[in-house]
Amino acid sequence: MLKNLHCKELSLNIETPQVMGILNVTPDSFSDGGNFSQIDAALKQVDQMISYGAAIIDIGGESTRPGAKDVTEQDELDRVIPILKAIKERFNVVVSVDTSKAAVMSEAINCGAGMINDVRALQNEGCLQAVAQHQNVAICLMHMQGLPRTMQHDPQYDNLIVDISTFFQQRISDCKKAGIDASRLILDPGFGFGKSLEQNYRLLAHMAKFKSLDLPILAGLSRKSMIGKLLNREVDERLAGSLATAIIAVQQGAKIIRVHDVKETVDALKILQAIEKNK
Ligand code: 7PJ
Repeated sequence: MLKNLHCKELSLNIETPQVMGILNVTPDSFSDGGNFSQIDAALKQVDQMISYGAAIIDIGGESTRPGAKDVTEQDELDRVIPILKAIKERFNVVVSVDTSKAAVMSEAINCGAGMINDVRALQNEGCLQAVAQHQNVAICLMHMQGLPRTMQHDPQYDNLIVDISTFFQQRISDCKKAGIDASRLILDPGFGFGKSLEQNYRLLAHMAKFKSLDLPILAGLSRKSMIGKLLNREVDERLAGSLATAIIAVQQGAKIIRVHDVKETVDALKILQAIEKNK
């Protein structure tokens, strides 16, 4: 498998697992997301995440939590683009934009995004074409069953791992047909996206099976309800659970871990790496 991912002008070495830090750009009712205090707060958070060892910063302007409302294209652009530009002006870091809209993808790439992270795996209108035009931008294709509003209503699979693998193979093939080289792709099984509690843990236990697809795997488990439900913990009490899942995901072959708590995750992964080195 390839060891370097091209993310625009930057190259990401995924021989050792890398941490993607989640940047909160949650809008408040008094602003459009592009005002100074919000950008200033975001830049401070980015500065911290980089100093703790994040290799990628993931910005998302659409909430994909179960039951979340749709966001308009303009709202998403207004939330994401000013922050993206401000980060790229100041920091030498890969910025990933979490979006499913072709127009947001194009604008984000033009403004310096090195990665597009799409929970809908480029299935929306115009997305394949939008990213096909920029050969050196990485793309994360995530698996989701259903759509955010309803995806947690009794998800069903014939065979969880096989069904997700089949989805990945179809998307990889569609990307190739659209002129997107496989070397740009990252796969994410989509924890919490149309999976029951038991299915999420089965997925974590068997994630190593996706290694046969020969593409880097990204896992996003941080603070998710699969942790909260199992441990009976509110969202701000899920750090220990999140670290445990991050370690297991990397042991199962994940190369990028998407997290809120960068400092703690980097520490936990260093322990795992020391073990790997001394085996
Ligand atoms: C994921 C994501 C994930 C990728 C979200 C949350 C929900 N992108 N965006 N993988 N989750 N690639 O962070 O709880 O698991 S939003």
